[in-house]
Amino acid sequence: MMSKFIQTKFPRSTQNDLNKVNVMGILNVTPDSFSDGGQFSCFDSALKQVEKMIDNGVDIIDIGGESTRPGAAEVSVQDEIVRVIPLLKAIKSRFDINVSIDTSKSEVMSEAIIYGADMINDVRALQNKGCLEVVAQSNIDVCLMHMQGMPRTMQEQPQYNDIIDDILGFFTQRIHCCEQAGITKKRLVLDPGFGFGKTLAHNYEVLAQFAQFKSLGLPVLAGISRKSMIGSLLNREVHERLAGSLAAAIVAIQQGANIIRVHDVQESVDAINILKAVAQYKI
Ligand code: 9MG
Repeated sequence: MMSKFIQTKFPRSTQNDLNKVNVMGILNVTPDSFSDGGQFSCFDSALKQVEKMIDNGVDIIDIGGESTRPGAAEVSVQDEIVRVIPLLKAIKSRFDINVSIDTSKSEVMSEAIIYGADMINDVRALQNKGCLEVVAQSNIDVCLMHMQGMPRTMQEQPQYNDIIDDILGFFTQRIHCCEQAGITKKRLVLDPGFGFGKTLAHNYEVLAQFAQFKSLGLPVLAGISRKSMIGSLLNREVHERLAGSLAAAIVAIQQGANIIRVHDVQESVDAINILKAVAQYKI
């Protein structure tokens, strides 16, 4: 059976098609989230935020119940389920919108699948115990993100031979594992993982070479919004990173990003609409 996500909105094209760029809106339901500070940890305000994102043109809502920022506290399976699953159920019963669940825990994935999630967004690329098996038994899509090390220590001294080759090698290996487990390629999305075990220079090299990740023939996601690669370069606090985030998203889209993961949906949709307007007149 084809997944709902693929049938409705999801772009499978490997070519740059601005009309198929999807905006993934971030909904962190963690008390310690790095950029929204747990603002949406209360159920009702989370639902209001979802409604606002939908009004502003979001394509996918990404719900996360465990912060992945460096040094963030770990969350138990039960706590993560309690944070994420009631919200998933409420969103699915009230709105017609794709929902992705940002998790690396097989138990959370399993619940998310039962309650109608359209995608699993796994910063550990299904490497944790049981994850490949749970996803293989469903028809859900998966975003496989690259990360060097683990969130607690990943920014200590990231090192690569050739960062683009290393990430491509990682993707190739994870795609192979997924296929072996029974998860077909058409369910996969790749993400080079900005800020996950990468120095400032690494992040800008990945952004400059973003088009290379399209060579594997799968959709590619870029998650740059409000990250320290924006803040450190521009010397801006988290709440001052909108302009930098939009500029970086545009650079990724111009190199074929199919999904951009953002905090600021309205502004991101506006930026994409400018690109579309310009594209009409390109020869
Ligand atoms: C959960 N999360 C935080 N940053 C992310 C990124 O860049 N990509 C994906 N897929 N998930 C992320």
